[in-house]
Amino acid sequence: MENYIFITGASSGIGEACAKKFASENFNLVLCARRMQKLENLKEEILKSHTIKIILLELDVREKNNVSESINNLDKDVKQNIICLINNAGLAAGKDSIDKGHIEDWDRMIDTNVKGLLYVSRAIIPILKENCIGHIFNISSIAGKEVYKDGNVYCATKHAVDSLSKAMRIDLVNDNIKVTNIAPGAVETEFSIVRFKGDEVKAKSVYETFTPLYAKDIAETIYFAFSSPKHVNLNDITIMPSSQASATIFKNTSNY
Ligand code: NDP
Ligand code: 8X3
Repeated sequence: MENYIFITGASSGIGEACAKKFASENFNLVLCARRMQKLENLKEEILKSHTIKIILLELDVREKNNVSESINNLDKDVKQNIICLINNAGLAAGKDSIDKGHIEDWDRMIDTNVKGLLYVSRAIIPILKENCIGHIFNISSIAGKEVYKDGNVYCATKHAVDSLSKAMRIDLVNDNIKVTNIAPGAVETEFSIVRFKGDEVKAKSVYETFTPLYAKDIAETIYFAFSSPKHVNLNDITIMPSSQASATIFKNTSNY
């Protein structure tokens, strides 16, 4: 198979799990992130058991010129075979009330989760249109459906992703391009380590009182939606751990 799946934030968590899942289904991959060593290790691991092509892009999705140049500079053979974009790169930085929030955290979240997703989409969508086929997955969050205490700006960025998924679906309905919004609850990845700025004890405590989702659960869900028949699109998937009822309500506890 010559088809390529383009995944942002593939160096960890959900993006990495998607890379492994699509590799196991024999798709070629374009994997992007800032940490190249992690991408190199992932590539080496995947190629031990799958005969596919993997292209690595060192990409900070916030750098708009670099995003468009790196994507435009991909080989023609690659570009004309990209059929799926997984807009996954993203993060939460800090968890503070709005009056005590750090403006640099806000900039980082807005620049990555919203503007970065837009820069990548702006460069990839014309390629999908040219290829007359495509499926875009935007990784939003339960934080894009609800707002919780001290989640303010992160929740706002994920609400923006939710809106952009709806907007893309309208704009691309005539182009044979499906758009699926993915809204997970708590998934144990590097997410909380990043949110709490390297405090691994605090990050681990987030998942101590319940069984969270794992990145593989999200990858399996994305692949399920991707493999729907041509006439079917899963517009919006909210996926939660069985023991999580809302952004803040968990089995046997009311908060985290
Ligand atoms: P991880 O921290 O494990 O992975 C985040 C990925 O995003 C990494 O590969 C990181 O790569 C990449 N990334 C972050 N900033 C940038 C940037 N500026 N440019 C390029 N890549 C970047 O977390 P998850 O796998 O959990 O997160 C993936 C997505 O899922 C995020 O959008 C997150 O908001 C969302 N999500 C997560 C949930 C959870 O509970 N874990 C729940 C709901 C949604 P690198 O640092 O190498 O650049
Ligand atoms: C990550 C899940 O609930 O921490 O998007 O916002 S949550």
